[in-house]
Amino acid sequence: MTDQNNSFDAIIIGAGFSGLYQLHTLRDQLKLSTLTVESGSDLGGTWFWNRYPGARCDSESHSYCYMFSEEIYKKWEWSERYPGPEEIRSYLNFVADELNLRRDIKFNTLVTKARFIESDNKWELTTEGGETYRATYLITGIGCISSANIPSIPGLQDFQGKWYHTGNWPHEEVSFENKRVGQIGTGSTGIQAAPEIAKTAGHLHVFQRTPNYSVPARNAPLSDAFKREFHDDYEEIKKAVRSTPNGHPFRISETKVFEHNKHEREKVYEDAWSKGGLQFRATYQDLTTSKAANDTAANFLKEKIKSIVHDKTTAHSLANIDYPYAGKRPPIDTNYFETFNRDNVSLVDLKQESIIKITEDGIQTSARHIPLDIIVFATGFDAITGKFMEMDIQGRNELKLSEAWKEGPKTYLGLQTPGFPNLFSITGPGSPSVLCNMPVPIEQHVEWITDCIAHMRKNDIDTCEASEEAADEWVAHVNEAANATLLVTVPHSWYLGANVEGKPRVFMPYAGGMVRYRALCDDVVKHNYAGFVLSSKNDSEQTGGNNSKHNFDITKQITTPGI
Ligand code: NA7
Repeated sequence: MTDQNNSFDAIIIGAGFSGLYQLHTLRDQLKLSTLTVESGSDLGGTWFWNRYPGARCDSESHSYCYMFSEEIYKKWEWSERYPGPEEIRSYLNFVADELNLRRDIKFNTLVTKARFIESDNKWELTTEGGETYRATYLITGIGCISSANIPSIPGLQDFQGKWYHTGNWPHEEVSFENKRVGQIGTGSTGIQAAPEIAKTAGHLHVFQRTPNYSVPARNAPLSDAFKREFHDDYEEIKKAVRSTPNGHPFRISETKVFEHNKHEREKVYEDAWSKGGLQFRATYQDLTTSKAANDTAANFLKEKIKSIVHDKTTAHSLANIDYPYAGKRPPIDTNYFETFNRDNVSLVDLKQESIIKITEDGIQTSARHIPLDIIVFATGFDAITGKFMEMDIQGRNELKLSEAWKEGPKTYLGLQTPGFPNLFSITGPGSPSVLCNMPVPIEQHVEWITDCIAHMRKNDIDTCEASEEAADEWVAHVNEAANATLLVTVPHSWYLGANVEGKPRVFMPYAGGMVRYRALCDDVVKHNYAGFVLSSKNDSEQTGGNNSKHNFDITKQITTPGI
């Protein structure tokens, strides 16, 4: 709903999975005047920007979608086991049409500043184009992996060829035909991109700083029978994704690795390898918590690499992995390791030679000059907090978010930061977010925020703000949850912010599991929004009961991490 004074009850930043659903709930359920602003020229969020060759979601399509409406779920038909960006954008467009969302989305609108005006109890947003907007509630749906990380390698400005970052891929086709291509990065993205680029490139050089495990995705068209089945099983699938720690529709085995003998384990791993996908991580209960248990899976996967890749030196470089499987986000692939058997593909092992600089016509390593026409940066993102930091967000007393998060993000439940009243974030730092199948935490957050705003309006509450004490307690718990896993043992992981120079090293997502997280959020509500300060301007007293202290235990032992 547009307003002549650019003033709204609620403004949402971002028109991806989060922003679209949040617009629906606030506008259509709470009947608030609501605007969504989006920097892209169309909706899709992550899937608007990530159009690189081979891009594909690693959650399975029948669970990578909204579950809030049975009707919408059943009206849409996915075509493949894992959806690509185009199909996901078509799906989101279909949802937007069903709910008539477009009319309240302003595209090409980049928010550069958001300031809380205490006297008016409003957020004021300024855009790159100089427009201003005001709203009582500000909700960010800005994605976790949306701020491209382009490493500061000297000489990029001198490069005469073309270069691209995978997270900001051009909309027009990029031709690699007969080109000499250098791809930097072998995370989930690089592992997807390399096999596709190699199909047409004259030569592809894959620059690998850290080798990675990967399990075949085994993507395939969905059969008609499967499509019928998942429509018929809507209730069960919904229940399944909401009852697993990671939001995926498969169960994590309750068996521990050493309850099986070597022979039994090999069979479990072989079966999971044949089935493909992230389910490999679910083969045993203790894969992400016990190093000895993890070693068995890690060794299995390293042997697979060596059995696929013909050239011994290349195979050794690819399998020379010194951290636990799934300690970093585990990629799934289509013919990644097989790609190194092609004559037009070579691996540049940056453990053997390092990148010195980019030159006019290639990359200079410590050992040689590699001539290139195109450089592809598959170098990841300033994840989870990067997009927040790109905006100048100021809360009470002109407190900048960049200042409040100087030592690392400090949130309560990932939903709010002390000093920033009525600013809610969907899948913010300190929430399960990237450790889950994303639509599951997104729906939970959107619904929680909607209920919270409904509660505020019903009870004449003007501001909702996380208390310092609750945020401190939550940050400690996020660390505790991470420390119960092997994820904290990987020093170069983006979960820790370690991929971005100068970024504080803090484990950002909540590893305690989505089920547990959902229960905690529900408990907070039951305890009258414990940990949040709810206040009304007509009443200087806090109106929330027991605001800063919980009387439930958030720290009881975590047995199954949320990954
Ligand atoms: P990732 O997982 O952060 O991977 C980035 C890759 O780029 C990784 O291999 C990095 O090596 C490499 N990198 C980054 N900077 C450099 C420099 N300066 N030199 C050489 N190599 C570098 O990002 P992705 O886009 O693959 O995946 C992000 C998420 O998107 C993914 O987890 C899914 O959730 C979807 P490093 O490992 O840091 O040594």
